[in-house]
Amino acid sequence: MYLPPFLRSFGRMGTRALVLASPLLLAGCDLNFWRMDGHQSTLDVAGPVARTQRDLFYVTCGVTFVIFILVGSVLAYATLKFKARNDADEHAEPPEQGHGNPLVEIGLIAASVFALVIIAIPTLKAIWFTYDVPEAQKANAYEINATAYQWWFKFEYPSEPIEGSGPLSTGNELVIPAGRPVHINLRTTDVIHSFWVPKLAGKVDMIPNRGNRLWLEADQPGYFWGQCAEYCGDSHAVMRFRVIALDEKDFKDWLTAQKSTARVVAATAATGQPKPQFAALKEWTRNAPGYTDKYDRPNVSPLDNWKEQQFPNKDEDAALIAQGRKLFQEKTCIGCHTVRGHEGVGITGPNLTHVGARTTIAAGLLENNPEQLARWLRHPDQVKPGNKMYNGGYIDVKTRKPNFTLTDADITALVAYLSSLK
Ligand code: HEC
Ligand SMILES: [Cu+2]
Repeated sequence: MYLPPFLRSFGRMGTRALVLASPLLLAGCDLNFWRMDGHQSTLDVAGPVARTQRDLFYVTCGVTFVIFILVGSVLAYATLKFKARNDADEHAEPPEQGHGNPLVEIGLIAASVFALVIIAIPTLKAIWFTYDVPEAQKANAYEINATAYQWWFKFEYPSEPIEGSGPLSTGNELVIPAGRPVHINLRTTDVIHSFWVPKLAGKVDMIPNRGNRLWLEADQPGYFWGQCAEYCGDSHAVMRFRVIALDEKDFKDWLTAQKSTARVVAATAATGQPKPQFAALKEWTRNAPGYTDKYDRPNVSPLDNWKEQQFPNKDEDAALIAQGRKLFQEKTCIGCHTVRGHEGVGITGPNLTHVGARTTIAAGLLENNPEQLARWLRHPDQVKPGNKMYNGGYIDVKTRKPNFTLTDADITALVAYLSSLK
């Protein structure tokens, strides 16, 4: 079939564009792609800081889109109008060269300045707004200290001091009051990390010896995904956390529960035998399923799932739990983890006083259930390469020899103990 040459070249371009765009088209079959409301979407915002940042993004997109259309149209026009149409055109001398058109040049400079001003005004306003809690709301702001460790986060509540052990402290799940500005002091104990909860606020780095901060607010109670956004070593990609926003009453209740010392399960008719569900421990391989990005329960919102997690488990085995508590001491877990009210006093690992009430373990990576807890205790090195519980805890870093070993029965008891710490 005869096609004029320009149509043919357009056709080639069209095909190429189609090939390049096919992953996008395929993704289009997945509705989630177009909704753009994934767990870490910066477009599906849930608070004023993230909303300001998203709106600014749209302004920039709008301005650049207009520029794209204008420049693209002029380029297309020039290409089509002045292209060589025959042999004679092809070998013709170039037309007489000019030295620019002052009117066009001044016009272009003026247009660029205008475009920059359109972007600059909302940018300055947004920087001003996101820099710190607005003056009028300062008195109402809630204060949190967030400290990054390779590869997990510690969260402290300075307004909730606990006698003899400093401020209330938790790991990897930050619980905040909804509808109230939260002011977060960002610190790190080792390298540079970055604190990012995409639906609530843009990222801010946590830098050694530098007091950075950030504020955010959740419009409504909710469950939000966060992660470290600055490369920080082996397990950076799996250094995650969660933010749980609660209404005022729930938040107060949570604080009260957290401030209490670790739970003790009273001895009842206990068997001391491993429960069937963890009698035989599964061998996990690296990247086997169980990561929290796949665990969403159908018909249960992540927030309701979190609330359910606050309740003690059914049919707990007091004898097994007591055995786990003893092992927690014997296997030196106490040296790195605090379990307030029990034996644990260490501070190099996350506070485990109420670890059973979290929905995730290993810094937001694994679902917190007996199966995944057992997986973590058995193979922390496989779940999070390089992590400091394995290197220095399970094995001696210099000799690479194990410091202790955990049998299946040990793990079963430890899991029962940790799960009871609501
Ligand atoms: C050398 C210090 C050290 C020792 C010993 C140690 N841990 Fe840990 N533990 C850590 C660190 C550090 C993390 C955080 C790892 C990460 O997510 O990168 C951690 C994480 C955990 C978590 C997940 C907590 C959360 O909220 O993500 C549990 C549960 C846990 N340890 C239990 C134990 C048990 C049980 C023992 C004893 C068998 C033990 N740990 C021994 C340092 C230690
Ligand atoms: Cu990090």
